[in-house]
Amino acid sequence: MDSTEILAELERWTHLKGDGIVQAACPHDCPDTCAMRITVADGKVTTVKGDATHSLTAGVLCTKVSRYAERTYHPDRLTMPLKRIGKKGDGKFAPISWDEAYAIIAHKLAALWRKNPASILPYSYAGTMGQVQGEGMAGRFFHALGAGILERTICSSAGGKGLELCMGKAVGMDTEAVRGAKLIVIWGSNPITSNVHLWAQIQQSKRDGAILWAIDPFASDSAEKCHHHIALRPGTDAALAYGIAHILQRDEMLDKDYIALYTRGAEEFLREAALWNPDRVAAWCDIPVEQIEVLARAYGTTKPTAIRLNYGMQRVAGGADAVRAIMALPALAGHWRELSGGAVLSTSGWIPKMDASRQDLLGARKPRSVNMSAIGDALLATQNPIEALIVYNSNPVAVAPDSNKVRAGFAREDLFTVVLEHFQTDTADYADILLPATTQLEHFDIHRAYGHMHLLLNRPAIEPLGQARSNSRIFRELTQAMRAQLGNECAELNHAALDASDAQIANEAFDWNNVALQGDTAAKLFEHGHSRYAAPVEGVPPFAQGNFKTPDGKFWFTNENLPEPLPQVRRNHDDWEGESAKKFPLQVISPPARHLLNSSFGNVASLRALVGEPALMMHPLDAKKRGIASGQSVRIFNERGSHVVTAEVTARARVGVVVAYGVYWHKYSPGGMNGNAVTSQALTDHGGGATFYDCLVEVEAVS
Ligand SMILES: Nc1nc2c(c(=O)[nH]1)N[C@H]1C(S)=C(S)[C@@H](COP(=O)(O)OP(=O)(O)OC[C@H]3O[C@@H](n4cnc5c(=O)[nH]c(N)nc54)[C@H](O)[C@@H]3O)O[C@H]1N2
Ligand SMILES: Nc1nc2c(c(=O)[nH]1)N[C@H]1C(S)=C(S)[C@@H](COP(=O)(O)OP(=O)(O)OC[C@H]3O[C@@H](n4cnc5c(=O)[nH]c(N)nc54)[C@H](O)[C@@H]3O)O[C@H]1N2
Ligand code: SF4
Ligand SMILES: [Mo]
Repeated sequence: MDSTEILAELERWTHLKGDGIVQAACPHDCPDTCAMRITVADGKVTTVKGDATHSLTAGVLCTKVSRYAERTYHPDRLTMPLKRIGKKGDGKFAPISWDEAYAIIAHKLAALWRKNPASILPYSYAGTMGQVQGEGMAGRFFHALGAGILERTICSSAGGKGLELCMGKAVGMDTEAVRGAKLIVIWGSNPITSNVHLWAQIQQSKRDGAILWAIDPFASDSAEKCHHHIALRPGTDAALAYGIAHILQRDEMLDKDYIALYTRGAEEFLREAALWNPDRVAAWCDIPVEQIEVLARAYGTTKPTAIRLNYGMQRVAGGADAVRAIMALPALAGHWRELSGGAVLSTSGWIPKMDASRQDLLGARKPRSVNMSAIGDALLATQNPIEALIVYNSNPVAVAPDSNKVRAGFAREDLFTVVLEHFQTDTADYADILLPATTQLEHFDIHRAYGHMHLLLNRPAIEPLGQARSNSRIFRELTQAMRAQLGNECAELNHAALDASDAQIANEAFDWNNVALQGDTAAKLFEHGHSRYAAPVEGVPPFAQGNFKTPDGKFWFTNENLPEPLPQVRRNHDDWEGESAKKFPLQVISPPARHLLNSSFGNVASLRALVGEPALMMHPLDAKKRGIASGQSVRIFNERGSHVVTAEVTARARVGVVVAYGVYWHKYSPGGMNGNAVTSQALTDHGGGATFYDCLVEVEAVS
């Protein structure tokens, strides 16, 4: 298809189709990015189902998104623009018109812009992963203004940077090829919760005889169903990877030809691995030495072997280097030679994405940047203060680490805060102006995934509820309001890119001329609403002959651009053997609950009932020491804060590590505080990532 045809088709997809079945895409931050079918009758959504024609979704949605209609038609949906009438954080608002809302925002932002454009900051993440309702128009607005730059690091930037440093990009094996592996290592990943369609395929592999290993500090739902489970201490994965490399080398299981032809830096990497003998690794990770031996032997002798790495293992000080050390394993063992061999953390780098957010609108301006994972400190800084914050697609008061600081920042009376939301979240409570946004059923979008290689379209199924407007429309209209205030003072605001339609944004989000989108990729997309792209070629192992995305096409065991070229084995910021461990001896991890999606379903009654009250899993030995029994209220605390949960004494938690599922809303948690009361704003080794699972606490019974 040529570019005019593509644009015309995209345009057609932006219009309501009317009653019947509407093709859609799940917008959530989840590797599966499901293809959905929405049934509409009399302009109302009756069912939300998976699309059986999509190879990975296969007709099934997770429990939460099957309830999407319940979320969309929830009685608490925001349906009118609101203006704050109470104290910051009280959540008291009065309705205003859209015109009034835009006038207030534009007046305030224009005044701040005249003093310092970079005092205005967006705060957004992946509430929707759509290219249009994500940064498509919002990014253009902030880039044109020259507003502060948000470093979007809260989830995957350590892993993403780790991949870039060794593979050149966020690429890996085809997740749909994992199915054919004989040995599958599920590493820092809990697919039953967070990658359920891959789990369905792994179950089939298991039935076909594949052996499953889990590497996870805690017996997650997935780890419990694996044949083997290594419950290492959080933050020790790099040491385990070096330990496996040590044994591959010691027992002559290296693929020397592969290493010689398609990699660089192996010698230095293997020299380091030689120092990580199994005993040293066992002590570092606090695991039995036999487990390392058995895993390494299986890893070196089974073909094909796949590693499903996920983001759980990179939320610690050494997260990026741990990813590099693990990605080194398939290169050492030559597993990349096979389609079902290798490793995958993300597939997002395969798709030829363009910058729909239009950073070029910045021109020569270089505004300051703010790391979203340290938003608490950033809001409290007195130097170069943030004076206006526009929040969309995120709920930072609930999800960002170190909640006490985040709340204090949001509570600043002199901070002007605008929130675009579906609901009155913990963050919305702090808004000066609260704007009602549409959900995926009410707007158009185009999606790529980070857990498979398909593009998907989302057609609006129904009219927006009440006065809700889409993010793209809101930022387009805010542009008009700002133009009225600033005239020609901000020339960039007059750029035509800020008037682009949703279809134009979608069109500009991808490089349709790239080989990956050639052939019938686009035609299939418009026919089915989803389409697998053409590169990497389906059924062909992408790195069998190198072809990594690095400048020389080789896998980089070392990266000479770094002060320490080798992946380092790092201690956590909250070091389990450090000074603070004396007062706070337990490591806490807070991975996602199965029936929540970050904080996104925290207010849906049926799902809250399924998930239950916030709880803490604790090993019987740790519980006994503290006189804690199951069902008791306990306080989790450290120097940053505290929160209260119900104890569940269980050997699913290992000794020394407690587990509290997240992310609950503060306002629905006992004492009004969720698990981010104790997490820290410290960042990862590379990529500036958040370190949610690098956290020491103590736990005590509440009388
Ligand atoms: N149902 C549901 N699905 C989701 C989400 C959700 O909230 N709910 N969130 C979505 C998002 S935003 C993301 S990023 C993904 C996250 O999903 P995953 O990438 O799977 O990551 P987590 O669930 O954070 O952690 C996975 C496992 O890693 C373990 N882990 C923790 N620390 C370590 C460590 O140091 N080493 C190792 N080896 N393992 C460790 C945890 O115990 C957990 O069982 O899921 C997405 N999907
Ligand atoms: N303790 C702890 N904290 C964590 C994590 C953890 O494992 N433990 N995980 C972290 C991770 S991996 C991530 S990715 C972050 C996620 O944190 P966030 O990106 O903030 O994700 P959500 O909590 O799902 O909040 C997304 C918000 O966007 C809104 N939204 C959705 N679609 C739209 C839309 O179209 N328009 C507008 N305006 N709003 C929309 C939703 O209503 C929701 O309130 O949380 C992090 N926080
Ligand atoms: S949250 Fe994940 S599994 Fe659930 S419907 Fe969306 S993409 Fe599919
Ligand atoms: Mo995430």
